Amino acid sequence: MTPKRTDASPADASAANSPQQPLFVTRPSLPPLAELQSMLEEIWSNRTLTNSGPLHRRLEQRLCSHFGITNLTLVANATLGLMLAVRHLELRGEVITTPFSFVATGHSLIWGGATPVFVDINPATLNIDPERIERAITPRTTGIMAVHCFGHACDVAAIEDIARRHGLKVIYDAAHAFGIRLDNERSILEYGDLSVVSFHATKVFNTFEGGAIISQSADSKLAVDRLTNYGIVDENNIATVGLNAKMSEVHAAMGVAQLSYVDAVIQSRRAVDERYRELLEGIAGLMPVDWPAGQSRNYYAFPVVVGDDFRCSRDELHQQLKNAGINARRYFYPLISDLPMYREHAARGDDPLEVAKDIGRRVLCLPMYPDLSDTDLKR
Ligand code: T4K
Repeated sequence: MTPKRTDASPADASAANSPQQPLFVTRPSLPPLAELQSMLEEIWSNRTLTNSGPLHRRLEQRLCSHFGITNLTLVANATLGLMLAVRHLELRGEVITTPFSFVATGHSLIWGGATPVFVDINPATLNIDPERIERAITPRTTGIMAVHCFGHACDVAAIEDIARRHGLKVIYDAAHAFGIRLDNERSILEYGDLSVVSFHATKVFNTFEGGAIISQSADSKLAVDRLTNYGIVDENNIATVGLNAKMSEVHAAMGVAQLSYVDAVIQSRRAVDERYRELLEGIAGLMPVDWPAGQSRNYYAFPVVVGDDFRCSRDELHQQLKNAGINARRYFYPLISDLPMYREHAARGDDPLEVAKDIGRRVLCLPMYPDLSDTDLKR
């Protein structure tokens, strides 16, 4: 099924695709407005706006069948989801994580009262390197927070093995990993103690803002559900110090409408990814990051690594594109470990982070969204 043209308005869409107009690193996919409107009418008639209403329950069920999993809790955004994951697993002391991610990864650890310890990444997948994890474990280590960066699956087998041998908990920041399956047909969300997906506007699947925490048991889901709603059990009982991290009915309606189109959206992104690779072939020094073997793809982003043999530096290329109205982005630069507040909040690990520093200086994410025209891609 081909998605209907779904930009906010036809005028916006044509403007964004005109050679003179700015291009953005991404643009959200939107469902036909009429589909959202019919669900808004449901909300208007039942007056349930939030607190686990019918659309919230519908989206939870539909996402579970889409992912092939059982225990999913919707949240208002993935940052709150990560904070609650840290709280639910009671991660204190040191948590080993990657410096090559969006700040929400590190921030959620600090908000949860844990101390991030940064270790290096694998240059092929840009994900945390399991060997480096093992070297950084101390008596204070309680967990690992790994990121499936750009939708590239982490080496989950190696990470689970380390966690089991050292008695550590594992959270996967799966913000970018909507719908990824391994070749064994298992969803990437079935690994680790908890995974957290983002449904932000910039993601493959969006609910404006939103996200989900995936648990591995019904008991864990129940406890996570309560954490999203102040810890409330019933009118007389509050089980724990929860937050308000609930997804509203309007956001859930958006998700229900989006879900019928997401496969088609991913197929359109795939066409963009393939075209980029054709156009970049033979350009020395501009290397698209390859998808790792053994997993499905969602084409969330199109990162390239700018080599020494390219005609200018990454920052010069970034600026030249900007001058031409093309807003490529340096995801993820600066590294989280280089942010000033992390000098105070992170543990001083021994890892020199050489790969992460090098990639941070060279990476550039080119515009990636389903309706990028061939003219724009050539531009
Ligand atoms: N973990 C990881 C690994 C993450 O990457 C993220 C979020 C999280 C956790 C936390 O997830 P959430 O709490 O957000 O659910 C953006 C997003 O705000 C952020 O969600 C995302 N990662 C990060 C990678 O990118 P910015 O500050 O770079 O976004 P911004 O506003 O510059 O948007 C980028 C471009 O997208 C704009 O130039 C135009 C386009 N855009 C953006 C928005 C918001 C639109 O066309 N429409 C829109 O509504 O952080």
